[in-house]
Amino acid sequence: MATYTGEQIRNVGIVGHGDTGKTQLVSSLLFTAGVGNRLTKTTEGNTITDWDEEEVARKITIKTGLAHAEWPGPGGKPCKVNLLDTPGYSTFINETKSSLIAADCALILVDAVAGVQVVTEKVWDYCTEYDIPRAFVINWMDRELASFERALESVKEVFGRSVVPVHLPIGAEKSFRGVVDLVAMKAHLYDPDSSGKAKIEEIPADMAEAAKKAHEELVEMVAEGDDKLMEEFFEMGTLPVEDLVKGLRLAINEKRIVPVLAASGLRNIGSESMLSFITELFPSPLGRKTVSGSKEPGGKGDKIERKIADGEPVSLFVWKTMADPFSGRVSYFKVMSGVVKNDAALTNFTRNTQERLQHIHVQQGKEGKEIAELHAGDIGTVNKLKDTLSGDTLGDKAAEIHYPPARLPIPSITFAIEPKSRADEDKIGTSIHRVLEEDPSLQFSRDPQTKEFLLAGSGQQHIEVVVAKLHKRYHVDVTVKPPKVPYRETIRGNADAEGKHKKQTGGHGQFGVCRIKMEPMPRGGGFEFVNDVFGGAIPKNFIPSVEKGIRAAAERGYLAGFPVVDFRASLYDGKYHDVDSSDMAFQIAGRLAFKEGMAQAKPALLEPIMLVEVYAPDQYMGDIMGDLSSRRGHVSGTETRGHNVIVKGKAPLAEMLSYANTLTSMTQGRASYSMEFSHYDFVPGELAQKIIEKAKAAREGQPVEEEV
Ligand SMILES: Nc1nc2c(ncn2[C@@H]2O[C@H](COP(=O)(O)OP(=O)(O)OP(=O)(O)O)[C@@H](O)[C@H]2O)c(=O)[nH]1
Ligand SMILES: [Mg+2]
Repeated sequence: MATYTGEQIRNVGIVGHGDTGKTQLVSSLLFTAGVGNRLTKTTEGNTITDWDEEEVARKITIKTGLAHAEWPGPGGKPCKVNLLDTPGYSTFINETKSSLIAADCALILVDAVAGVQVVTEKVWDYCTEYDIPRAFVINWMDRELASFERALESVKEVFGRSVVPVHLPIGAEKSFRGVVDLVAMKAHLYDPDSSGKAKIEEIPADMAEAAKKAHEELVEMVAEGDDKLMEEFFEMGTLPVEDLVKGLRLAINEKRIVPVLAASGLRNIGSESMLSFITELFPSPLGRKTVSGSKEPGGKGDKIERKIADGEPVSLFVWKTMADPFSGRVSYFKVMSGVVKNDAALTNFTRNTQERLQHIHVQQGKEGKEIAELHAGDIGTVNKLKDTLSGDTLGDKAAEIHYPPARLPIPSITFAIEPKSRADEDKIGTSIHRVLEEDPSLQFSRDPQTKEFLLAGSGQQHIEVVVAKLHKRYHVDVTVKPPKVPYRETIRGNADAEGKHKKQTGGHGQFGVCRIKMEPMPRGGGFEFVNDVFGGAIPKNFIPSVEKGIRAAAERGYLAGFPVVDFRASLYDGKYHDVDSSDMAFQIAGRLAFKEGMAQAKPALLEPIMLVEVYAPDQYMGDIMGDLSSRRGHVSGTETRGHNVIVKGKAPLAEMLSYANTLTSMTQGRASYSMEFSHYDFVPGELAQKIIEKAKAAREGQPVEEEV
C-alpha cells in the first residue's frame, strides 16, 4: 500500500438524511476510481461500506463505513480520498456525529425530489460544530419528479446565500446524463452503462445561456471575498480558470461558499466530476493548520494548538471502535500530528496506559490492509489495543495532549431486556459491554429496585439492532420489554431532618446520629452535599459516610423508585460514640435522615421532555400540531420549506414512545421527525399518582431490602 502525505489526503464525510443515497454514492465513487470490479448496490447488499450483517439485513447504514480511493488532484498528483459513509436515520445519527470528527470536509446529500429534510439540517449543524467545509449534492437526479432547481431552492432557503452551484445537471429524471462543470465551463457526459466514466464536451447549446449565468454568479461570489480577485473581475469581467479554482478552493475552505453538485449514485452519473471536485477543490486535512486539545483530560488545563504536520510529535484520536468476536477490537483513528509507524509504542493519555500499535491498517470497508506508516491527517485502524476506547487520545509520551470527544445527547428511551435463559443471563454482561464499546450512545444498567437489565438508546430500532447483535455474534438471547420512561424524583420544599441509628447487640453497639437540611436545586443540578458541621459534632472521617448513605438512598428513590435529583443536603449536626460509631452506622443514619427529609420536602416526580421536530408536506401541518397537543405537547413554532413545513415543539417522552407509527400513518409515510432530550419537568399530579401506584405494585413481590 502506498502512503500519502497530508496535502494528498481528503477526508470526506458523506452525510445526509436517511435514504438519500449516501452508501450508493460511495459505491459509485469507489468503483469509478477503480476499487473493485463492479458497481455494488445497497439493494443487493454487497456494498463495501454497509458490510455489517445488520446493515445488509435492514438495507440501511447503522455504523460509519470507511473506504478509500485514489484520484488525481492538483497538478495530476495522486490523492487519497477517504470516504466516511455515515448513517442518515435519526436513530443512528449519533454515530454520524461521532465519526464526523475525523472528516475535514463533507458532502451533504439532498434528495432531488424531497429537498431539505430534518437530518439535512442536523448534519449541517454537526459540520458547523466541527468547523468543516461542506458542499451539497443534489442526488437521485434520475428519479421521477427530480428537480435540481426545486431542491436547490430549498437548500438556499434554509442555508442562505453562500450556497451556489458548481455543477448544473444535464437532463433530469430518465434523461439525466451528465453535468456542466461551471468552473471549466465544459459538459461531462456519462456512459449510460453506469461505468462512471465521462466524456468531456462543449456545453450543449440549449444550456449555454443558463450555464453562462450560473458561471457568472459563481465567479462573482468567489471574487467577493478577495480584493485582488475582485479587481481582476472588474477589469476583465471574468476570472481565468486557474484564479477561479484557487479562489474557490480558498472560499470553500473558509466556508464563505457552499458549492452544489448534481448526481445519480445509482446510475453512476456525476462520479468522475465529483471525485475531481473533491481532490481539486476540497481542503486536505492541512487546511485546518492546527487542531486544539488540552493539557489535561476533559478539556482541563492549558489549551494546546497542535500543528497538523509530520514534523510534530505523534498524536492520534480514536473516533470509533468495532468489536469483532473473532479478530477482537478494531480502533479507528485519525493521525492528528506526526507520522505513525507500524509497531509504534504510544501512551494512551486518556487512560494513562501504554499501547503497542501492532499492524496498522487502512480500511476498505470490512477489510484492513496493512501499511507501514500513516502521515498527519490520514485515517487508519489498528487491531487489539488493550485499553483504548472511542474518544481516547494516544501519542508520544513526551507531548501529552487530549482531544475533545464528540458530545452526544443522553440516550432518550430505556428498554428493559430480559435474558431468555440462565445461560443467557450469565453471558449478557460481558457481551453487552462489547456492543457498548462500539456505540457510546447506548447505556446499560441494572435497576436497583427491580434488578432488571436496562438498555437505553435513541429509539426502538437502535435497541433492536443491539438485540440482533447479541444473538448473532454472542449467542445471547434476550426479550425486549416495552420502553420505560426514565422518570426522576425531586423535592419542591425544604426539610430539616434527623437520622438516628442506634443498635445494641451483645457487647458492641452501633451508633450514629446526623442532622441534615435539604433544599431544592435548579433542574440539572444533580445532588450536592455540603458539610456544615462545626466543632466536631461528627468526626471528620464519618462525614463522607453520611454523604454515601444519602447518595445511595437517593439513587433508590423515595416515591416510586426513581433516582432523586436536583437537591442539596447540608449536614450540620450530629452525635457520635467513641466505641460504637462506625462508617456503616453513619451511612445508615444518612439514609434515615434522607428518608425523613423526603417526607417533609414535598417530593415530586419529574419526567423527560423531548425536543421534537417534524418535517412534512404542508397539508399535514394541522394534523401534526393537533396530535402533538393531544400528547401534552407544546408547539413552539412552524417554518415553511417550500411545500414542506417544520413543526417544532416539546412533548413528554412518555407520550412519544409510539410516535413513529402514528406519524407514518398520519402522513402516509411522507413525514420524518427527530427527537432529542430537552429537560426534566414535573409530572402533572394525577398522572404522577398513577405512576407511583404502578411502581408500588411492581415492587410488591420483590425481595425486601435489608436494612444494612
Ligand atoms: N433512483 C435512484 N435510486 C437511488 C439513488 N441512490 C440511491 N438510491 C436508492 O435509494 C435507496 C437507499 O440508498 P442508500 O445508498 O442505502 O441510502 P443511504 O443514504 O445510504 O441510506 P442510510 O445510510 O440508511 O441513511 C436504495 O434503494 C438505493 O438503490 C439514485 O441516485 N437514484
Ligand atoms: Mg447508507
